[in-house]
Amino acid sequence: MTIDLRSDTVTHPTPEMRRAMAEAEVGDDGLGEDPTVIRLEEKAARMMGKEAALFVPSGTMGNLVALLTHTQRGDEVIVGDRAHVFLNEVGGASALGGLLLRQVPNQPNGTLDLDMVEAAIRRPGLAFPFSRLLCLENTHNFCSGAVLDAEYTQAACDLAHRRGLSVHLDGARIFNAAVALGVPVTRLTGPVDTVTFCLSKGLSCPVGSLLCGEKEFIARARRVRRMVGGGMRQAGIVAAAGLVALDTMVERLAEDHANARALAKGLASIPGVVLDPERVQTNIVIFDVAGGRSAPEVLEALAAKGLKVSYVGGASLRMVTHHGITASDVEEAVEITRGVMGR
Ligand code: TLP
Repeated sequence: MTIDLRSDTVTHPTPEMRRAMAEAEVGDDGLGEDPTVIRLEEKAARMMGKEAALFVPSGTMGNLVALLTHTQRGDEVIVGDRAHVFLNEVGGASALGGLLLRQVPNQPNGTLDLDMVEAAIRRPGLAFPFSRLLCLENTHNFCSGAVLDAEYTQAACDLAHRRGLSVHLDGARIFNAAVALGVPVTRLTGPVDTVTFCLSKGLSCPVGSLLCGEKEFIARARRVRRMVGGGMRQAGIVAAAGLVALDTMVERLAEDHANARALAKGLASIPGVVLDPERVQTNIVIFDVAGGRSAPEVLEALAAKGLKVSYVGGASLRMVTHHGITASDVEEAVEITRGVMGR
């Protein structure tokens, strides 16, 4: 049997989602006539505390459409140096949007130092690009699923807004953050101008993300989605799973977090694994491999024993808990890792 901890994107739709998909009422969303998509967009907007939402096929497209809608070619966007939008989205913001991505170092807790953000904002001048947008990420994937709290989010947005920048939140896993903090998700999304969240990760849907913001912004974003080929037709088939997910899959994320903490504790007891389990706040565990073996080598050895993990560069491996992973899978994953590291 395989234990797949590569990502929470490997989750399968639940039986209730499959039923809802089979029975979904659909129409041509390109003509604004898919009732299930409309319901999902309205529900997502309400949950995020925004006026409107746009259903997109992926988190990558949600972020891209957001950045393209917020900016003009040649503008500068301030991002963390470990941000998914910078590291893992094929450079789309630059390739397709002509944008400069100005990196500020991410702190280990996923935040950007606000003095550094302020210092990165351009002053007006004939020779300078416009600083248009600040991007935050919550939870922060490559900072071990770190959570940005409501106070930090508010402070970052206050700074950006005071200096004339808008704020986009890559909230691919924003419900993990809300559940971990025990706060309503609107505390984390209220201060930002726009937020993308994903249905296809911990919420276990097969496809889909939502970009949420003001009505006028979403109307413009709808045109941009169409431009980048993200216009869909009878998308209610997949939106139906999203509606089920938002009703049934949010609170259970706490189980994934408990499993990730147990996993981190177990891994930290293994010689050659470098990991501070206290840093694990949600469902992502990133650790370093020490003691002479390379991380890709360890990844191969784990895979040979039926444990799939992902490589995040350098000496780091990543394990992600999700709906398909039980507490006993976690125990087994720790034992497999102990065996592999012991050799
Ligand atoms: N993340 C994937 C991989 O791309 C690394 C994963 O397995 O974690 N924002 C964040 C914070 C993400 O983690 C991801 C996906 C995305 C955006 C993009 O979402 P998709 O894969 O739907 O385009």
